Amino acid sequence: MAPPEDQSEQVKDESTIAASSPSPADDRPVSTIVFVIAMQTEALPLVNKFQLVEDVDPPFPKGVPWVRYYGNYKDLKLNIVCPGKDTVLGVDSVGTISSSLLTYASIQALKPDLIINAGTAGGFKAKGASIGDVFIASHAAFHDRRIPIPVFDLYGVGLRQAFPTPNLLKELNLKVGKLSTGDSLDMSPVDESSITANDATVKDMEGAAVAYVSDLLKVPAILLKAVTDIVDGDKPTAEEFLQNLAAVAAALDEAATQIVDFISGKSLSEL
Ligand code: FMC
Repeated sequence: MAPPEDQSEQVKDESTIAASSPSPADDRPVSTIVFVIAMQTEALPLVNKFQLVEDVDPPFPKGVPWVRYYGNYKDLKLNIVCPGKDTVLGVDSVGTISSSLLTYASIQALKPDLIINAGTAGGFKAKGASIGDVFIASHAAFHDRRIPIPVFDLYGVGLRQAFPTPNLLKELNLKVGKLSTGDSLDMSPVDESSITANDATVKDMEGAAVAYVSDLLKVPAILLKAVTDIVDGDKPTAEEFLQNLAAVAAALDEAATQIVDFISGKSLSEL
């Protein structure tokens, strides 16, 4: 269960795990970026835009469905990694387990300066989200890891601060909000109260997992989320998600391109 609301704000503030602190590497220009993207529909427009090619011998264990696209864009080494199609069911391997494994393996193999988890999300209109909005998450936490034992409750919530990018936010017209992550597309009433406790504007199935691995391995992460469906609206989520996926993927790709253009030539501390 999420901690009671009144305490949780206070406790969470104290327990937020901050984004990686500055290091000497922060002063040299960003060189290698890994985009972690859960769905092929989200990734392919960006693969084409940056003219990336598929790695036929990716640095992943043999037999996994994970895909890596790579290439140079401006002065950057760009990678897009996707968890690929479930080997039995043939659908995109969305969710926290595959995205954290993929993020771990990609950091180990590609040693990026920066991770960008780009994907779609549900948005809360009560918190100012509309279809097609693109958000940069300031924080990410889980809403379906309920462990009602002191301190384990906070471990379950797993609040992480994303890498702060004040200059990028000033320059680009993106919204900022907190992200809540869980392994379901729908929202049960129990999840809803945890999402409210997380103060989330957007809800997805990967962000907090990617943030966990990025924090573990001390590689900064930006979480970029485009709204495909309104969670507190009246349309069924799955229907609205599928209806808007292609158009919103285009908005996501546009924002991702602007971000990459902004990053080019800059160091982490300038973002
Ligand atoms: N709730 C949770 N996830 C999503 C969502 C919603 N309302 N809309 N879009 C998503 C994202 C998830 O992160 C998955 O990658 C995919 O789209 C849905 O399976």
